[in-house]
Amino acid sequence: MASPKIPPLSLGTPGLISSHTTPPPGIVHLGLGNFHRAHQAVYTDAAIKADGGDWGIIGVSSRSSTVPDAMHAQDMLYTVVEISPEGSGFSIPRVHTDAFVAAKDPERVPIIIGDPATRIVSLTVTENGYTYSPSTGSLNLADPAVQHDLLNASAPKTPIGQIVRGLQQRARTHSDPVTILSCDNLADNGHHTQRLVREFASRLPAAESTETLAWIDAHASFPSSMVDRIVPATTEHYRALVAEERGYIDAIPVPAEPFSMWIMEDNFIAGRPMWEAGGAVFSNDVAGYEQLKVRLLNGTHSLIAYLGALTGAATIPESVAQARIEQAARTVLRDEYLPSVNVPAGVDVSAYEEQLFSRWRNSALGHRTSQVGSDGSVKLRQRIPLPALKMLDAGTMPQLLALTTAAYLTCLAPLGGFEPGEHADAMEDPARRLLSGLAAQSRSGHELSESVLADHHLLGEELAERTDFIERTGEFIDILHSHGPLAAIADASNPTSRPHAAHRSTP
Ligand code: CS2
Repeated sequence: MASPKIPPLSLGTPGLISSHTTPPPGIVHLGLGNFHRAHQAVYTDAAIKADGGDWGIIGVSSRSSTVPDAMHAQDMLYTVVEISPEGSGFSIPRVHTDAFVAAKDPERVPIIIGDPATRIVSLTVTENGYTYSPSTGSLNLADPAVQHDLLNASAPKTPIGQIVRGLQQRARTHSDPVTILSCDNLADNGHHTQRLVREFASRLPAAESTETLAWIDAHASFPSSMVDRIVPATTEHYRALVAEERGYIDAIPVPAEPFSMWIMEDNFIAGRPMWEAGGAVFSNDVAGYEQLKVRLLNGTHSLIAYLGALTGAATIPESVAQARIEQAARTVLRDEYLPSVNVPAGVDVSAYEEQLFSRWRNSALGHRTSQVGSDGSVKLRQRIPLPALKMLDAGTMPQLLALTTAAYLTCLAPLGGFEPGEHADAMEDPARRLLSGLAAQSRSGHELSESVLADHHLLGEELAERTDFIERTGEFIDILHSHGPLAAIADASNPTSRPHAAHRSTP
């Protein structure tokens, strides 16, 4: 007998009880990916439940129509599936009033940012979405999309261009203030965003530029925030789980770990939702929390992802279950990342470390090494240079930061026919083509490391000068190619007994 047809998620779904209806929009959110939908949307839902307010969210997806289309078909609803080995929990945030695709409707973005009802513009566009140059940290003026946005006022393509064009629209029409809230894993993300926005404005024609900069300085605030929740990609498994456990079809459920954290500066020039109701913390030490998170969590995550992928591990839990990788992760966290972090008062670092390892071991979540390993060219720039320079300045080689860099290059730009495996192959990166080209011209790890770090400044200008770090990264690339990741970890902990990796030559 055919099973009864399962209905799609909608406002009419039986059992869907909510204490509120979605309020009118006060937030425009750029980047309608899984992270936003399992993080900010959940806090906003709690804030509206507790305190009301016109804080509905208009979600803007940059290119993909999958989420906006599905949300429209599901009365703007979707399920957050909280996953742990102990079981699953389900919730349905009710905060989005609309969703659309910027690439299909580019004129609409500055218009809604310019709408007086909009009081917060938030962003989860990934490190890659900020169109900055990893080598200088400044706006990437060589990027054709940035060039387009500087010339085209009405249909910008980049988040920074969309924000500035929207702010200009406000300046022209009503001048109400607005907060720009970065929720991406960038150190000092508020100031970083403000700097890029001001740089864009300063590149406009002279009179326009002066006016726009003055308006931004008087009417916009840029709080920093630290966001944290592990949110893997949606797979069929989660769709089936929702259908089975909840009895409806959701095309876009978001899996997430139970842990969630959001720390922000309370600098909202035009008001904000009562996000404390969802557990958000307002603090004057966001910088400390950001360093803690971007280095201890994200930095160590990169090591686990690249070394794990090279051992054939599909997921973070599979990778960190290998004793040598766990040991390398603990060492990089404690000895190489932690010394550069101004630990916020009251944080117990050992408890934080233990909590990280238990989150990474959440095998039910299936967080893929290829997902964490993607976009390394922009992520590693946020994670590695400062801690590495601090150690180098103190006369110590950051062995595991060099190994993370080498493992990244081995995954993305293998030398001479070396096969890094399917998980490395699945990593996406805007620099993949550039790096493969450099690998094709390199005859050894050293040559690759030098061309990537010294000539192309992949980890910034300061590290480009550190020949000792570049040399060590090159040695690790050779060891990874000839002896594998476990030998490379052993070598990092005991550099004097290094196996002499033959310098490779291209066939
Ligand atoms: C990860 C992050 O993909 C990555 O680089 O380190 O997405 C990480 O899972 C989140 O920042 C956790 O909050």
